[in-house]
Amino acid sequence: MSETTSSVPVKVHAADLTPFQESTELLRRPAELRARAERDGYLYFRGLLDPEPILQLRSKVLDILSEHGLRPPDADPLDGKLDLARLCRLPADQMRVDIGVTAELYDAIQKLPELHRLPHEPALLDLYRKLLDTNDVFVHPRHIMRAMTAHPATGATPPHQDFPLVQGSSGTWTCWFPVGDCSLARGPLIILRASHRQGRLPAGTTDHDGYWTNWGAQLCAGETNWVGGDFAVGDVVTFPSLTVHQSLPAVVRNEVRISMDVRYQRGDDVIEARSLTNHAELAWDEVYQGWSSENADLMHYWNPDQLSYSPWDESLLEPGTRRIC
Ligand SMILES: O=C(O)CCC(=O)C(=O)O
Repeated sequence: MSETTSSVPVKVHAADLTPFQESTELLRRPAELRARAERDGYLYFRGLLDPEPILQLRSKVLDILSEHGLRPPDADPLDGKLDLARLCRLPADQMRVDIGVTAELYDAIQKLPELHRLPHEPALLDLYRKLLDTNDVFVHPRHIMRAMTAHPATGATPPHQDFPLVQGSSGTWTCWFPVGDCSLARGPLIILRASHRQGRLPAGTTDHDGYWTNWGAQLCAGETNWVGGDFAVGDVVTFPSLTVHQSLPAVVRNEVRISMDVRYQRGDDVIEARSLTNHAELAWDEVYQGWSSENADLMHYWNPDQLSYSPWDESLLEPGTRRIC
């Protein structure tokens, strides 16, 4: 008789990772690019993005942390050093645990026009035109910027699929990139290779090792094909919304890990209306306040009447039945 077991929390160590496979050369062969995406459930590109605008954004985010007294006074403008004692004194109930800083700080970060410009970089639009095989690529305006810290209320992002969180089309892709170099010791994103092929997994991560949510994907003990590596500024990893991913716990505790995750889909696919709202729950006019006319092209760039919608399903965020492995 074959033995079945329930899903188990699986802790991943940097040493267990298989390195990402580079896909840059496939940008010249889009059919092969799509075939690899279908096979692996992720694509990784070294040096896809120009470091310059990313580092400008990094320095703006670090300035905001400095203005809130969370960095040592002598910190270099681009290093991620934090005043850990000060940070850890921030009240837990003010923290955005998914982001790594307080809600007040996140509001200030979300108001940076540079954050809203990066997802429209020509190199990214070119990638998604090829990957989605269309000129009609829609960039969700709900960009997420993480400033992950060692505050005790926060933790590494648990293994999960984006679909229950983003909903809409399962053909929506997430693009994750660090805003500055991000070595494995700084807790970057890692990917469970080919996990998209299983479809939607029951939610419900057991609380362990600082994992802070119950909407994570239930994994079986044998599902260990994690891929990852050190990221340099400009590197990008992208994956569809059924691919399981998580962040590694950061070993370096006195630095902030700054990254963005942004979503792209075909303009004619369904979208869930929340994807058109701001991730800090600010009204768009609050986000745009004080922006110069140079950034007018980024404001309300989508036409909600030209999109097709699917409804939000709250039950997707509730723990599902125990997965039998
Ligand atoms: O950066 C992280 O820790 C989590 C990112 C993530 O879950 C995503 O990109 O969908």
